Formats: sequence, structure tokens, C-alpha cells
Amino acid sequence: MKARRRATALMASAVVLSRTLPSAAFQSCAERSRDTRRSTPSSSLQSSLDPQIDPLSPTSSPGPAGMKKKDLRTFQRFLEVECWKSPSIRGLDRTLLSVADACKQINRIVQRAQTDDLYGAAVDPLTGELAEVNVQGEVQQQLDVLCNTLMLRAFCGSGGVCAVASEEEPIPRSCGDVMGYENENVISDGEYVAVFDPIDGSKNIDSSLPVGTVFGIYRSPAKSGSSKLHIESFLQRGTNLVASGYCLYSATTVLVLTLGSGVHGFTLDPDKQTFLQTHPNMRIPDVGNLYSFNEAYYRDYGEPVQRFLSNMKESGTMGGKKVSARYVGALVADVHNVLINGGIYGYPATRDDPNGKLRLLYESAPMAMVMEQAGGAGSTGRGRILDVLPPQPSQDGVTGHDDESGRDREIEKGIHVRVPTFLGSVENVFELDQFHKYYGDDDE
Ligand code: FDP
Repeated sequence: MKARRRATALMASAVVLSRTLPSAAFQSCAERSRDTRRSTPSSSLQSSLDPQIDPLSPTSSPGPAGMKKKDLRTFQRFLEVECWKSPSIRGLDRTLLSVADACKQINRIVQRAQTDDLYGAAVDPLTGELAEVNVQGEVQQQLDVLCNTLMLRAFCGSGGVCAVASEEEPIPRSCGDVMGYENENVISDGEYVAVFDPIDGSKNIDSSLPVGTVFGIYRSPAKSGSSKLHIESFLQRGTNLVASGYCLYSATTVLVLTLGSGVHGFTLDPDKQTFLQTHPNMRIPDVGNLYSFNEAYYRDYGEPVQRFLSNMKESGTMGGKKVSARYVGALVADVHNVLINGGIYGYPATRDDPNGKLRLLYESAPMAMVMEQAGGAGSTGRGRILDVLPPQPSQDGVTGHDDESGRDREIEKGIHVRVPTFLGSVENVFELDQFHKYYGDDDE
């Protein structure tokens, strides 16, 4: 009975295959070699160069390489199902769809950076003056401004989010302000706040290397009926993140998302401009052999990290395999590589930056949530990244027109706080933590 069912299933799949695969796939080896002998090398080269034949065109039938679209679930469908399964996150689907659209637009901007006039410092369209130095101490570039605007609008225009904090902005903004409503302090109905880095690793763009976007979404604890922007909504532990993810603009454009129950990856189909679920239920290996650190700073790292790196290189292996180094210089790209292949990413404290370089709120915490949800870990070397509470402002948490610059500076400190960051396979991150335990010094 079982055998008959299997045979019927095989026949059915053969029928499907014969309908979808090019006939060449069903040629015997002998037939294929006969055909190859008939066509001269130059004629086959000619056909592969023929501009009329585009093997990748979505409209042409399967081309010479037999390429054909896979039947994959769209990001929209995935969200519909997830939000239907979990009523607590209903309402986030529109926001996340807008974020996916913003990622597509940022992808286009990144692709066009070399050919279009997108380089150089940003200019204020009203005054014609050069943009000021941003909160990171850098002159804002046109690309930063464009990508920041796209993400601000994606979150604020979708209805689910009431306020946003960006790497590019000194302090959080209400969506009323972002969208240009008359009373900028009146928050919209959205029950979430969003944090993001619109374009991470932007120095890579000049050399056509990968860059990314990182985001996290928290539920706003502000009391309903309140019309003010509450800073506590942003200064929460990463354990309160409802969703987080990133977009990687690289050889392929990938959107990776967690809603708190697993991690899913979606690749942008360049023909249809649709994100398709190519990586369902992503799991990082428990141990890996990649390490991704900027080792040029070795002398500036503390003893635990120096010993961890030296030990790993001296033994030559990690996770039972030959150890291997990879460092792109864009957090999203480096962490994605570790997520796929296993190993450890690190941006440790250095002599000049005792908390490292990465920002807790919109870099380290969202990435740590992704890692944990994929079965990995995120640590500061001394504890879980998601447990770190950003510094809170000293007075009550309400901003309004009477803000003083001192208070803004306090808020800025909390929003842009940095943490030493280690992300990756549990075994590798655990080992790194052990080095901190044994060689760490308490004032470090
Ligand atoms: P960038 O300053 O180019 O935005 O977010 C900080 C970051 O990029 C990370 O993406 C990247 O991993 C890191 O800085 C690179 O810093 P180093 O050059 O110091 O390694």
C-alpha cells in the first residue's frame, strides 16, 4: 500500500517536473553528448551572447541554464499568517511591509550611488547650507539623509508606530513631527516605537561593499490618552523588543526578521521586486569556525579578548574546524555571515572606546535578538546584551516644548549608548565570556 502511494507520488511529481523543466532536463546523457557534438562551440557561445535571449527574464521560458522561479512564500503572506497566529502583534504587519518597501528603496539608492549624484555632504534644501555634524560627530552625507528619511516615513506613515529614534537624529521624534502634523507633540495612535540605523557601514559604499539597515520595535509603555512623547518607551531593555531585524544590501538583498518566535530570511527577487522567504526558521550552528573582529585593533583590546583571539589562532581550530577570519566592516554583513555559517562576531571595548563602537539600541540589541531567536547568543562579554538597560534621564521622562538642552543631552546619552558586542554561536560566545571571567578586571 505504502509502495503504491510512493509510486503514485513519484509519478505525480514527474508530471509536474515535465511540465516545468525544460525538455533538456529529460534528455539522456547520450542524447545530450550527441547534441553537443552537433553545435559548434562558437554557435553555443553566440547564443549565450544573443541579446534577444535573456535566460533570466521573468517573461521568457526557462533559458539555456534551465533557470526558473522557485515557488516561495512572499513576505506579505508570511506577515499575514504570523499576525493571524499571534493576536498580540496584529497591527505590525502594515509597519513591517512599509519597512520592507523602504529597504527596497534603500537598495536602489545603494545600487545607484556610483552612477547618480548621490555622494557628498547633505545640503539643507531651504537654506542651501551644508548639513551640520550629526550626533555621531560626522557631517551628514546625502545618502544618510535619504535613507534616514525613507525609514522615518516607513515607520511613521504606517499607523502602527507613534515615535522613532534613529542613528541620524540626536533625540527621538514623535511621528506627528516626522509627518509634519501641526502639533508635533501629539503622538499618533500607534502602540509601538521604533529604533533604527538606516544605513550601517556606509563607508563601504565607496568601494561597492555590502551595507545594511538595522531596526527594532518596542511596545510603548506610555499610558493611553497621553499626548506626549515618552522617552522611557525607547530606553528599554532589549528583552522587551517585540520585533527586530535587518536588511543586507549585498550580492543579494536580504531581509531578516524575528517577531520573537524564530528568525526568517527573505531574499529580494530582482525581477518582481518582492521579498521571498528563502530562509525559513534560520538556525545558527551551535559552534562555528568563523571569527569576525577588526584585528587591527588587537593591541587596544582588553586582555580577555586578546587571549581569546590568540588562543584561537594558536590552536588553529574553532568548533573542530580550521579557524577562519572574515571582516567586511559592516555590522549587518558580518553578523549575517556568522548567522549563516556559525562562529563569532565581535566589536570589543578598546583603549579609546571603553564601550566599543556599536550602539546598544539600534545595532547591538536588535542583532542580539535575531541571534538568540536563531539559537545563538549576544553578549557584552560580561552578560547578555538584551539585559542591558540604557542610561535613564534623571528627571521625569516627558519631553515637551520646555526641553532644556541639558535634558536633551541626557536623553541623547541613553539613545546612543554603546556596548561591547559579541554575537554568534552559543559555544563560541560562551567561550569568549569565560575568557572575560578568568582574565577580566572589574574596572575594565
Ligand atoms: P560605520 O561606522 O561605517 O557605520 O555601525 C558602525 C560600523 O560601521 C559597523 O557597521 C561596522 O562593523 C563598524 O562600524 C566598522 O568599524 P571599524 O572600521 O572600526 O572596524
